[in-house]
Amino acid sequence: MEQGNRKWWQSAVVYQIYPRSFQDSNGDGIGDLKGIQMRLNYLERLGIDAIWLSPVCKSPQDDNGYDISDYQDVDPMFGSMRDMEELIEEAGKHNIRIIMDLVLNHTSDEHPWFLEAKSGRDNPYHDYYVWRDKKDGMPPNDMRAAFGGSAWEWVPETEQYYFHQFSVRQPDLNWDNPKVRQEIYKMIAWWMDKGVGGFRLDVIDQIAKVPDEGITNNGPMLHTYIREMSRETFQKGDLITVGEAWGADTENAKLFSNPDGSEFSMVFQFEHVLLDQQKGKEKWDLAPLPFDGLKDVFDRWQTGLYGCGWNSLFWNNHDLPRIVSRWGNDGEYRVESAKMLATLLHGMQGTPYIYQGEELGMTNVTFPIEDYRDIETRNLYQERIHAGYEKAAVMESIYAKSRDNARTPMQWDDSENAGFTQGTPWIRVNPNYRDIHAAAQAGVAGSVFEYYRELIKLRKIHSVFVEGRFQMLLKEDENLFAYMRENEECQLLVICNFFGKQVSCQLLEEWEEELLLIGNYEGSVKGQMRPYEARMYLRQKQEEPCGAEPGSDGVGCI
Ligand code: TEU
Ligand code: CA
Repeated sequence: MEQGNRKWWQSAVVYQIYPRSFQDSNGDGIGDLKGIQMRLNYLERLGIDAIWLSPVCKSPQDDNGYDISDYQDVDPMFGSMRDMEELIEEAGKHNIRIIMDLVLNHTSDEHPWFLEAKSGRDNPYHDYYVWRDKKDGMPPNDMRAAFGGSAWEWVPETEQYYFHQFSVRQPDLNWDNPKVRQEIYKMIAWWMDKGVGGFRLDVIDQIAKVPDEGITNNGPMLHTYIREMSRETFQKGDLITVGEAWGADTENAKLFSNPDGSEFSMVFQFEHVLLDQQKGKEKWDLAPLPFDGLKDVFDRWQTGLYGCGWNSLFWNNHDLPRIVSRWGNDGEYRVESAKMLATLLHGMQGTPYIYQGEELGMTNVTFPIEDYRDIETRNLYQERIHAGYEKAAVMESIYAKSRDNARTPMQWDDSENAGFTQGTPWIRVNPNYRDIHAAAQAGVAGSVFEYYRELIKLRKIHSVFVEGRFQMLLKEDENLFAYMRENEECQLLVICNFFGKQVSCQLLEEWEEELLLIGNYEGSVKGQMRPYEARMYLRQKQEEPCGAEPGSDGVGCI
């Protein structure tokens, strides 16, 4: 990749904020826009370039804002439209852009379009949603919704079922209706005029569903609709766009993130995230992480998109458990393993996303069931208890995978409620906040926060982070995750001990004399990698160029 063609978002680092859990400014126990503004200095210090803001639009909050009833207004819980404009402006002064979350697959059942649509079959908005007649007195088929139950809901007024892939209060929009698409494009243009820096597109690979054939993601019209949307909106600005695509593989990701800009900048893919569950089952059906599988996923995505697409890099978001509790060690080696996981990810090619609190090494929680707030978790609990599962087994799944692990309040300091609110938080604070919090880390040498800050800085200094070709090393090693990045000027070695026991490593012999860019231990033990140890070495190349042209080793570029 040549410097000249580089897009701003290729060297950017994005920070995700889940607004209701970030910072409360008015004591009602719910985070808000003013609260985010109060913390811009903290974010600037970390060094991030953009904030992806989970939805703040008007919503009955059945799914914490992923059920929108007005795309062009802010929910009073989070503040006003004026607060939003102010946040965009103030963030801009800190060189931080705001990425809005577009939920376009469905609306809230309180959206005016849906209220109209369900009032009668002749209503002009009826066809904004997906309706089917009953079949022998039953729903048209047995498709299930992501949050439990049938995907079909009966409406007496129309004597029809509407289709919903998520909660019953999130009716699916009908993208086959050109009027729906035009309304959406108008709305996107309106946000672009407000000066946002980009968009994250919720479950975007599910918009072109074909319920009659049981198709949810990757429907036949998907790329046609995305290209149309991109042409009519995103391409008129210099935006970062990232589509959430649970159904992405390296092949369709080359379309989604085509460097010609016809679709998105990149997608979130979830292959790594799906590794620790039983094949063909649900995320609640736990399985140990296959380490070789993790290597395989990253290897395929790093080499597969090189020169012909762009990766997003993430461990965490508001739907996923905390990575340090998941694949690190949140006890004895919490700090070391949090840094190791950060090193592993931030050395790769792509745009890194940091989820709030990840930069502090925040951990999962184990609450009694009454303290969970997430609709998915609550429904799952009911469903499984009803189906005869042991309570202890259900709770074990919830501890490991509940989305609320990510949604406990941000831990700012060791005062009551972690400095998140003066009131009663909408969800319990993680009890470990007296030890793990920002005040003890920002500006404190050796902290997880300062380590993330350093990683972000390195990405800005050395072009090899953005440009370098990826090569997996020690593929068969059962403890070490190692790879090299290489461009014309230099080689970057990333080596991580993924587990809690010390191991020897021959590869170090040829690198130990090189420049150590960053590491998570003081000093080093010759030829050894200590528990969860991570290191990055840089080697300046004498001769240039390196000879190989992008794609010349048969890495499939189209
Ligand atoms: O998530 C999409 C999605 O498929 C998730 O529901 C996922 O399956 C689940 O969280 C993992 O168990 C997006 C949003 O990120 C999520 O917060 C929303 O609830 C969902 O869409 C509906 O809008
Ligand atoms: Ca508030």
